[in-house]
Amino acid sequence: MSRTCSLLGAPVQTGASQPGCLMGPASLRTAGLEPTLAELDWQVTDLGDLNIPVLPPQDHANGVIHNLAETIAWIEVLEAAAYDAASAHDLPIFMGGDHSMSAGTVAGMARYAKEQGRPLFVLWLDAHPDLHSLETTTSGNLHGTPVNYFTGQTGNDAYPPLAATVPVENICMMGIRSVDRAEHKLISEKGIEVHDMRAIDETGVLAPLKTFLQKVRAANGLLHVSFDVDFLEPGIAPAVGTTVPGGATFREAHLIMETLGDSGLVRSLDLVELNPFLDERGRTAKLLCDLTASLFGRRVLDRMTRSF
Ligand code: HAR
Ligand code: MN
Ligand code: MN
Repeated sequence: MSRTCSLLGAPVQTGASQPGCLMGPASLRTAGLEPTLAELDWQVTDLGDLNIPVLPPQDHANGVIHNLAETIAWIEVLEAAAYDAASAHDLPIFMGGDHSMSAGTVAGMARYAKEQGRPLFVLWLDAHPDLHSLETTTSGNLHGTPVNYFTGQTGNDAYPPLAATVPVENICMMGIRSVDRAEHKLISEKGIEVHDMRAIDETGVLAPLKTFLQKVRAANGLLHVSFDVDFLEPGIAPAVGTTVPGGATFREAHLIMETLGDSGLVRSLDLVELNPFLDERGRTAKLLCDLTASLFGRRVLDRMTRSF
């Protein structure tokens, strides 16, 4: 019997400094995400796009914050939708939308995992750790805050209360190469597992990924993967507002997705920060579809053994 997948659009752009991410779900659909996964023998249901109402502004002591009311509304709607999608399908894909949406998707997945009596793990593929609280952000762009929020740190009182948090020990970050001072402090203090690009240059992507997957398996955990387009080298993925040079290569990214697919541990996926306004003839959207296909089982040749 084929496994089930759902596509849920989250046209969120209020967390980013530049507009355009609201077109992300449409671009992924245009690039053929649904037929690509159906071809791999997944039963795909497109749940359409979520939305939020027009809202009055909400003030915060940290005056630099942009779009707090909208971000709170997105977190609430996405938390519930992620929980429902996880209940209904084997592997929901949350199509963004900027990365502030993961404050909602991961919160919903954490509630789902808790109800299943299993721990949630998060693989964060990104140039940025997104570890600001509402108090420490200096840009006020709330796509820089989701990990701080869903790990239950202090300083996020204006965000909705969490039904379940993700322990920092359950997070693995890869691709990181732009870290602000407050984020650096938190990474050191909490001992968060961060494989920056220098570490990846030194070890490759496979060794740290296998170690993390073994940890997830040993704990009988559910794995959420959050894929930020800026994880990739900008030359192969131009459609993102926050490019940082020195990102993951085409093969590093595919090897991660293939290995994740082989593991069978992935329970949910975010595809975030795709800004189609900045794309070149759809190449970034197509690359994201192909990377997702690698996670969903597309292979050049079959392997007899699991790769970890
Ligand atoms: N750390 C910076 C800030 O808070 C940049 C955050 C950019 N975040 C994303 N998602 N693009 O990773 O403003
Ligand atoms: Mn991010
Ligand atoms: Mn990023």
